[in-house]
Amino acid sequence: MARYTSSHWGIQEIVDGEGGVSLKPFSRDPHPSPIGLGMLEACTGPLRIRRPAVRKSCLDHGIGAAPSLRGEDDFVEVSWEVALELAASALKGTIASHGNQAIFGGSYGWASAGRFHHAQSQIHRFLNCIGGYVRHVDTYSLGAARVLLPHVVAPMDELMQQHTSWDVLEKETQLFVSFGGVPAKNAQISAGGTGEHLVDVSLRRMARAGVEFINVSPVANDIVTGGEIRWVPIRPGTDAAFMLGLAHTLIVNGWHDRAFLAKYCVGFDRFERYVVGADDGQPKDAAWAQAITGVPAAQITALAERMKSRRTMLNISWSLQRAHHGEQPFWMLVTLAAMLGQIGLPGGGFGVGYGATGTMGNANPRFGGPVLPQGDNAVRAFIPVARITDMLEHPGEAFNYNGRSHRYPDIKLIYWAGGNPFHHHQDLRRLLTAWRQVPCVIVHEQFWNATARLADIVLPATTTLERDDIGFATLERYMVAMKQAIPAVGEARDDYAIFQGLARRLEVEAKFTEGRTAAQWLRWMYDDCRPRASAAGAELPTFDAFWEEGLIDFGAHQQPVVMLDRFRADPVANPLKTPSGLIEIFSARLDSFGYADCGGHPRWYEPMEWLGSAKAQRFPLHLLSDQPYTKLHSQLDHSRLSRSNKVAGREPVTLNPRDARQRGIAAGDVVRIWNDRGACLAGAVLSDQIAPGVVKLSTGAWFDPQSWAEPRLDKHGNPNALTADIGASELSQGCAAQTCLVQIEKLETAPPPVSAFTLPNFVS
Ligand SMILES: Nc1nc2c(c(=O)[nH]1)N[C@H]1C(S)=C(S)[C@@H](COP(=O)(O)OP(=O)(O)OC[C@H]3O[C@@H](n4cnc5c(=O)[nH]c(N)nc54)[C@H](O)[C@@H]3O)O[C@H]1N2
Ligand SMILES: Nc1nc2c(c(=O)[nH]1)N[C@H]1C(S)=C(S)[C@@H](COP(=O)(O)OP(=O)(O)OC[C@H]3O[C@@H](n4cnc5c(=O)[nH]c(N)nc54)[C@H](O)[C@@H]3O)O[C@H]1N2
Ligand SMILES: [Mo]
Repeated sequence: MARYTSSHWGIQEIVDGEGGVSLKPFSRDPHPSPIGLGMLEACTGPLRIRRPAVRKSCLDHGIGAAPSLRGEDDFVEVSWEVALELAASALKGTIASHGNQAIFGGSYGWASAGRFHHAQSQIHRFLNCIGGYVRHVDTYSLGAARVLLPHVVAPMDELMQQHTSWDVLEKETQLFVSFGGVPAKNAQISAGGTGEHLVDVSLRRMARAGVEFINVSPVANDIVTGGEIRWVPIRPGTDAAFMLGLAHTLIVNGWHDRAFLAKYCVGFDRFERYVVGADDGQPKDAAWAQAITGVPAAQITALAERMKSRRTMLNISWSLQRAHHGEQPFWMLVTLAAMLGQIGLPGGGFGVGYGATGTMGNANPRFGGPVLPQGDNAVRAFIPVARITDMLEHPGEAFNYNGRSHRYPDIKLIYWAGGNPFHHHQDLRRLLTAWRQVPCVIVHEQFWNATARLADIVLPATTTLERDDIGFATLERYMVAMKQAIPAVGEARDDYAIFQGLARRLEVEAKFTEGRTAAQWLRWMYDDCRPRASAAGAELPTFDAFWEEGLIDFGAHQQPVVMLDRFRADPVANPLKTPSGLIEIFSARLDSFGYADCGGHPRWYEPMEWLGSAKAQRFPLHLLSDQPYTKLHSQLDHSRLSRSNKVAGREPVTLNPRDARQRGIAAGDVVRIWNDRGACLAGAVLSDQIAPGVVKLSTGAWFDPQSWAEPRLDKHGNPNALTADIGASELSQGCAAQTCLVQIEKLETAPPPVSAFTLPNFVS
């Protein structure tokens, strides 16, 4: 009987051979990802955290000593007993002196697949047991969209689960227009696990069926179909203006579907006044859009005509809302689709992220899988996830979010398990400065990355391969009995066991465990999920049968899905969850919030920096930091696959040959990328698949400042050495990483060696 494990990037088969255990790709996956095959080597490699460790100053002088030395201080390896006692007393002391609202347990991150050993669930459950913590809301992935879309059409999760399925697109769509491609590299991943990688094969089937593809993007090859794709290079951050040019063309030619707008939408008239320039005298016509986007007006008008005369699916990448005013292109996409009148028809309408993960377009049964209950949080304070530095810098200050004003709490202890803020957050230099003022930082990690190095107490966590779990993601085809493949490495413990040890010391053990071992929880969670699955038409076998079998196969695509078809069939019986029950092209609620950067209808707002701004004189290149194809963010950056993709040991930065030539840069050169916020080194790759004026440096290189004390230069190529840490708007406060101008030069001196993959200094 095959044994399986699972990761966000796919299922792997565990093979017991003579030389020990190895992993191989899942034989039933049509297009398995290579990422997971590096897991085993990475998790037994030299960067693994093998024993609990404490920052030396804290061991010598107590928690709270010299937080400004984080990053430079030595570490001392200690016993679990010592580490847990220290962590427990830090938690107790913080609660006694400042209350639970001084603990930040926001702890954002992907961690590992598996429904029980899910670090977020574990840390939240534990912190709720001890009286609560400051949490985060929303995600880096979808900060702006998650807040905007419920006002306008539907909650993001609802939309994600009802994307028109690939089989319908193949049969019915004539024209597929995407803003930001459909990157199959991103669809390697789904939160919770990807059983079948279908995006690449589905796009190819669509192309063979004769679907016409147009990609509006600064990058040509972020969609591959095996056939012809028309590339419309656009200046980053200007898609809302492009779509307004399309809307204007539809309006002045009478090509918009007035009947659809009247029956299914509210507020088109207010938007129309803006588009034609009734109040500001500026029609948002194709010529106006050309000046902003760099796309010739004739192309914009021709595209509008093509779209109205074909069954057209509009798609948008999540990256477009990870930007200053990132709400606007999403709102415009829905508005355009409404104007075309094809929402709810097979193959028409819109998609918000085909390709962003493997999920969108799948048609498997949808039900909530097994979950570990997290309990109730007694602390009310929260932050929008990407406002962490603002919180640390400005305790007590007010901030706006989604129509209300809140205050930043005063944090004295940060507890992180299952994320890497020192890869994922913008403007890392600012985060580092603020982080070094917090009295206590406790981190559970598997590897000695920057976040572990910047902690006071480092508790070594097991990896997926070292524990049993249940793998499941909504809309995926398989539920997986994830089997432990190898014994725990070094002294690593499961997050659950670490929290149990702390819960004992804080006298809440029974509450935290409810008397169950990890194995008993798996069984409990599985049984708890069976009625939900059954209600969705999926009958789960007994736990023992599931565990024995290793997999549950919910079957291939059966039910064609058409997004919002029920709403179209009867908008009165099936209203949307918006205030009007209809699509809100003008939202009275958003208008009432009175924000200067997100008003009552979609519009073009100039980003704080972009290729059309004065700042482009000094920093003439727009930096895109997209998702890396050789890893999941920073996870497995130290694996062979990721390292084989580096250029001169640095993360590759892709430039157009024209921009490279102007700077005397050749392929393989180490370059310095900089702006007013910071600088990093990277390895040059030249490609005509990226528009001139745009450069691309994927996320995930382990942050590696030349000096921790003065982190002006990251040697390894983490784009967050350069990005701006501002909210997308006052509405969402979402991450705006894509709004970033830089300059690049060839490094003329010998580059300093990369030290991201070395260990911190240990003393006894
Ligand atoms: N510039 C820029 N920045 C970005 C983005 C961008 O587009 N541009 N994208 C953003 C987005 S969308 C996201 S989602 C974030 C992602 O940011 P993160 O989710 O923070 O990134 P990961 O590298 O996946 O971090 C997961 C960490 O958890 C650890 N880990 C894995 N499994 C376990 C476990 O079982 N227990 C414990 N304790 N630890 C575990 C891993 O070793 C790793 O360090 O980055 C954001 N940052
Ligand atoms: N292999 C791999 N896959 C991943 C991840 C990973 O780390 N590794 N991360 C996962 C996560 S956490 C998330 S949230 C999703 C993110 O999914 P996305 O946010 O959709 O992914 P990105 O790769 O950042 O961007 C997709 C494309 O958008 C284009 N783009 C960027 N800016 C603009 C713009 O202004 N206009 C237009 N028209 N196009 C633009 C870029 O060319 C890029 O190729 O990916 C997931 N998939
Ligand atoms: Mo994400």
